[in-house]
Amino acid sequence: MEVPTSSSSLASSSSAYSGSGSLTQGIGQTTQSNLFTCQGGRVTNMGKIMSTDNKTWILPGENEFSTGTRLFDLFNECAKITPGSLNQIDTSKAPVIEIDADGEIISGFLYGDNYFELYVNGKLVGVDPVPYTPFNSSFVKFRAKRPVQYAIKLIDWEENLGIGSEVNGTNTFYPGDGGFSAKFSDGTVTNNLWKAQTFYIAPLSNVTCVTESGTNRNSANCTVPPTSAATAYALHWEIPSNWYAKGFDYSSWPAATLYTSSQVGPKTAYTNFTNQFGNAQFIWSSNLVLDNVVLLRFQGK
Ligand SMILES: [Ca+2]
Ligand SMILES: [Ca+2]
Ligand SMILES: [Ca+2]
Repeated sequence: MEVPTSSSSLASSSSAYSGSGSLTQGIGQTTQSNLFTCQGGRVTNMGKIMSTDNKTWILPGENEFSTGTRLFDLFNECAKITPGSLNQIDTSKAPVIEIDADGEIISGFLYGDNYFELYVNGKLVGVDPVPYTPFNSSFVKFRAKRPVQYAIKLIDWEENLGIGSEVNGTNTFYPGDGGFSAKFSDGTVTNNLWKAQTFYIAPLSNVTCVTESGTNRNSANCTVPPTSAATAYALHWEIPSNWYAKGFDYSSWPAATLYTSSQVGPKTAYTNFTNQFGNAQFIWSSNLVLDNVVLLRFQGK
């Protein structure tokens, strides 16, 4: 096994890499400033970057935030909705989002670090109303036929576009982490029966630390952080256009990895509603820190 180094050049890093991902180096170009603004929240930008195989990648990831319906707030400081418990919020005001006219009404609680999009039976139900920070949570009601085909896009947003990092205290290149939990009234909870695949891994000091086995994209050996933005690398994979379709075959994807509450560190937006999230577990792909765009699939009962 190759030992990652912190001083690799693009040439050495690129030539030694033989995996299926596309390799990028350094910071991307900002294409949209202030996608979302909220007092106390991090700057939320989008951008793009070109990989060595001449493909263009959206940063931090393709998303429907600008066009998708924003989900009903359970807790959202930006909207000044900060209940201490479920008793302080009228969930009957949440709209029923129609997916299947002949379906039944299903409700759910969702918390993601930092951003998620919920698809059900091949259709977008809605998007997380706060893409980056502060941390928020959502309540959803939709009408859909069972068994529900869940498809959820997760993005661990980033301040330094293209290198999977953000300002944290005196560290301007802190690699932020993710985490997601949800519970639905059809009995579905997030757990390791879900599938989770990563499509963007960063920051990497040397991309050859990422190994692949089947569909598994494993970055467990990537323990050496880059020492500068210019020597920070990333790997990207194209998201299948039909990844959220009812018939999309995700059976070969890796199982979701479980994380403890202390690993994820959920904020008040979650901890005020621990009863509602119940036995739902925190899940992500195999690397909570370096995997920044993760797709989940699951079939309910
Ligand atoms: Ca959010
Ligand atoms: Ca991250
Ligand atoms: Ca994060």
